[in-house]
Amino acid sequence: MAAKGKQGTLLQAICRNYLFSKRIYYKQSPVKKLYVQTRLGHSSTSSWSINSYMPEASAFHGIRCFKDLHNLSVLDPDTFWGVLAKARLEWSKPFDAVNESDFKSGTIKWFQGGQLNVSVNCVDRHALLSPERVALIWERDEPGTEVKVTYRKLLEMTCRLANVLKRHGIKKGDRVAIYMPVSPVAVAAMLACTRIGAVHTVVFAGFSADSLSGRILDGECNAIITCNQGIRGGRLVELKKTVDEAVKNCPMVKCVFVAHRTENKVPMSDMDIPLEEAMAKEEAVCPPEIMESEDMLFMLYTSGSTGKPKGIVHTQAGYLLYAGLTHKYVFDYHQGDVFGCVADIGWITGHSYVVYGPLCNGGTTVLFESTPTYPNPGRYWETVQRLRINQFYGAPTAFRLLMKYGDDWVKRYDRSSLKTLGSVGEPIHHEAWEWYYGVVGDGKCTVLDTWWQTETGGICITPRPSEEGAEIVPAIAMRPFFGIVPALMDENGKELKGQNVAGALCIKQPWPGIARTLYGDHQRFLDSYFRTYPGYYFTGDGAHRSIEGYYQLTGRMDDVINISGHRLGTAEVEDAMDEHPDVPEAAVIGIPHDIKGEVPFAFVVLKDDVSRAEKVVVEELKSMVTSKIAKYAVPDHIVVVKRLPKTRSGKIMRRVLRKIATNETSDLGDLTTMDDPEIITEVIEYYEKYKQQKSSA
Ligand code: 7RM
Repeated sequence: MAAKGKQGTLLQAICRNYLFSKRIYYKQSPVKKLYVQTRLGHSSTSSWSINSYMPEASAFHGIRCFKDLHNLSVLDPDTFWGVLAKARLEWSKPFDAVNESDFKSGTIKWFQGGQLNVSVNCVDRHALLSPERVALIWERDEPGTEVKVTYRKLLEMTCRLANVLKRHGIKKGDRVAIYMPVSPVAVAAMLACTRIGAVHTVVFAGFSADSLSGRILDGECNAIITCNQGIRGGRLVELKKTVDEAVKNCPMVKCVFVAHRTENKVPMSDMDIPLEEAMAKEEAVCPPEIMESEDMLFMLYTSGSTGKPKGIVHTQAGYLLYAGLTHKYVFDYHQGDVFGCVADIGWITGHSYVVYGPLCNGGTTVLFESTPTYPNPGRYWETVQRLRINQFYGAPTAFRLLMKYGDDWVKRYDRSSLKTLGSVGEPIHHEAWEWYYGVVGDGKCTVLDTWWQTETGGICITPRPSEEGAEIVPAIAMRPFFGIVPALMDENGKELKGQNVAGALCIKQPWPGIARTLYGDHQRFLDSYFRTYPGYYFTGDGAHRSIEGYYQLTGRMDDVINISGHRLGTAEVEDAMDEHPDVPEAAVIGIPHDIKGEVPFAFVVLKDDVSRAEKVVVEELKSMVTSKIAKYAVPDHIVVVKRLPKTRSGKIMRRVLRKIATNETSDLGDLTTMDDPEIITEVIEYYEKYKQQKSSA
């Protein structure tokens, strides 16, 4: 038996509570099929050849069509990945072994013995061949002021920045925090770290000082690269000020490099170094540090089900190969295309599809600094028109928002350059998918719902690549990428075979892009991903496999919610609120939201002897969450209650609270383990009172 005793109970609880009683999207969405042609298929008359599709395929035996290739990637991953790694990456020393990974023990190793440098792969080799090719198009916040950076220039910036880091004692293996908006200097900062073998951890520039210092401390960073200020949606963001606050709690930070995005002066201390000035003094050449395949490349913090974010670790060769290959084959990227992923570099999507994937392929990538609605809701499409973007990659939350402003904001701009439209971060529902396909793409583009995670390094499930002219079912992720073998597990920990089944989504065999560990906590890595279903990587998501064998994601199975495509552990919010002296207890859940997908909802208990008004405490709680995490984490609703519903063993019953918060009190599910059922009536009364107050206010 795969799961026994305590584990079995945990597993059954996960499945019952979240998957089988939560929202199962596939039941609600009548599946309408579309047949979309891509360049992969051209039209049915064109002659598609495996050798032009993937030249390396000539090294494989008997591969004639896409299906053969996909089968090979799954059945003989060592051959598939070995040939591609050799061909698509530039090595200083070839690897000895392709894959020595084992999901049973949670060990993941690819391309051992090989040596390479990621910045060389992303910049030098393209700068050598086509120095004047545009690497980055910085779409600045102010429309019409874009800045182009060629591969030659990017190499120069990267080297100068690397030399600055070296001059200040930063060396191979050191960790460097990057707290910057999307910009060429931020990309150069990431690449400069890879050049000298330092490990970057990019912290989204919307996170608070506490979040930043928490990550710096956990990652043991000794330097920070930031900006004086940022500009987003026409508003100034005080980045340096936040860094100053964060650094007070981080004694190991030795220097702060400050780039300049605005003309405004900010206070500088002894440890602060003006970055552009320092770069100007350095040489534009910097010999790359030669790295082992499995040396750390970067870490990126992401939310889990406990209060402490996890430092996901990716390594050099496997990650880069996977980011590059998915970028090429999912989006059908060709030389000369302009690739527009509008994600921030603070998230994994920005790492893999703004920076590493496109640059590994020598592509031209857009750095989008603004917001979907600045200066108006036509911003994305005006940018598409002006930059002639060919592949656009964005998030459903933005599409839902833009849909509300009407189609005219889309239609007034020329979108004829678009070929592929990608979606990522959360499920894209039918209306948003239809709008993306019909309005944005004029029914002419391939629309791709792409499923993946910070942990997977790159896209894992998506309609493309696939066989020539294969159908695309709207709003589902559908098909596994090369080398990806999904599995669905039932509540007893057994793999569900056959079609039309739903369960916990796992991936069965290793692929080069998967995370290697959690920084400083390998045990937590094993517990989070490899313990629930031994021998499988557990994603934390639920999924359904249709009769046709297509995958549809059904949502998280743990206490992680998804706000506008950003992961947040409800425990993080609870921990932040628990620190309030008047709050002995808080429970946070996610509830559906029109635009953001989900939003946090809090039930809090106040101490009996609190003399101040509830309203005051609630406001204090909001500002605590803002300063401890970030603004987006502040609950939309904070309902004060006397007690929380609990099991007899003292666990808060969040699934009951979720039902109450979504007004589904007619079916509260199994209450046999509940300690005091009267609490339900009490909580409902408080919530009704809250709603009344809210509507009369
Ligand atoms: C890339 C990214 C990962 C979590 C994941 C899912 C959810 C992402 C989709 C999706 C349904 C999708 N990394 N998710 N993409 N759910 N359909 N196409 O978002 O680490 O920040 O989040 O996001 O729950 O586990 S992430």
